[in-house]
Amino acid sequence: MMINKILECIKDSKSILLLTHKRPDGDAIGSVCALGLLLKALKKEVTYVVDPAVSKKMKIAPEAAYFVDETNRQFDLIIALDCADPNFLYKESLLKAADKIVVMDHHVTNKNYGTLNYVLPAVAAVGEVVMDLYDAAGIDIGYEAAAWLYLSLSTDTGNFRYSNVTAQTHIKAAKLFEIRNDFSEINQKMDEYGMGKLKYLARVIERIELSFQGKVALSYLELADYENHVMDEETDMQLQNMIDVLRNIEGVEVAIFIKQETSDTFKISMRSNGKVDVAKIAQLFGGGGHKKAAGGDGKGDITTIIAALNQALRAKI
Ligand SMILES: [Mn+2]
Repeated sequence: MMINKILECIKDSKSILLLTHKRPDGDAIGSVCALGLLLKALKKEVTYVVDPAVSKKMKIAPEAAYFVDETNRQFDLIIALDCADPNFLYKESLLKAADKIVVMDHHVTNKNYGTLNYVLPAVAAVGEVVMDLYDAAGIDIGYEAAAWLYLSLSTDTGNFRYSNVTAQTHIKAAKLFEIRNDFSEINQKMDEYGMGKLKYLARVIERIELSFQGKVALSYLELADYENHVMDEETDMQLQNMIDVLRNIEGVEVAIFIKQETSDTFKISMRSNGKVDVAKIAQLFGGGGHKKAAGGDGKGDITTIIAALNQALRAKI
């Protein structure tokens, strides 16, 4: 089985580098740290190279103190988690830092850029795969690892509400609850936001345009809307999940949120209730994703981009 091959690969290595995608989310950080703790239990030397853009509130436990943003050395093994495409990796260039690369992921679009690729699209979070690895290694999940794994599972499942949740997800979550039961504190921390985010939210709500008989909700933010008039990491962080307010409008089948990134480039995020395949629309804008969640890039100005989106939608709705 693949999981045993990965375990062998780990056992044959002494120094291991863990990588994940840029602007890491809870699944990325949670699965990286939980795996790091497993590797340390196996007496491995672990290095985490993680995007410093990781949100502060996601650093829920001590392991996050070991994150570095660069390394110059070679490793026996690299394990890349939750990252479908080497282009999305934080420090893609580090893939040269070892001959062996294990890719552990759950994105159907994974490019299989490892020497071993363990990609399970039916699994809700990479944390679930890490839990299987704990099992295979016969190592008990520790108190801290349980918190990281909960962060992973809860993030990618929208707190166990999305359609990717399976019985296995709940069984695994139950195992975590047997180790500790203070996860509501993690949830509360993750739900918090500052006033800056609320101001952006107010602007996004004010600009909602409903079209196609209320089936499409669209809103956007431009550089002039941002506090510093540039898209910086702080602003980008505050705009995460902004699209949810559009998606949840009654009757809406497709939600679109556009954010300006530079003077003539825009990021387009799309969500669908499943009737329209937004990955297909995203492909027209140089992007991709899943049927229900996808994204692409826009060039020019907001009016032109909205017109192009409307044209693409006309064929689908
Ligand atoms: Mn994930």
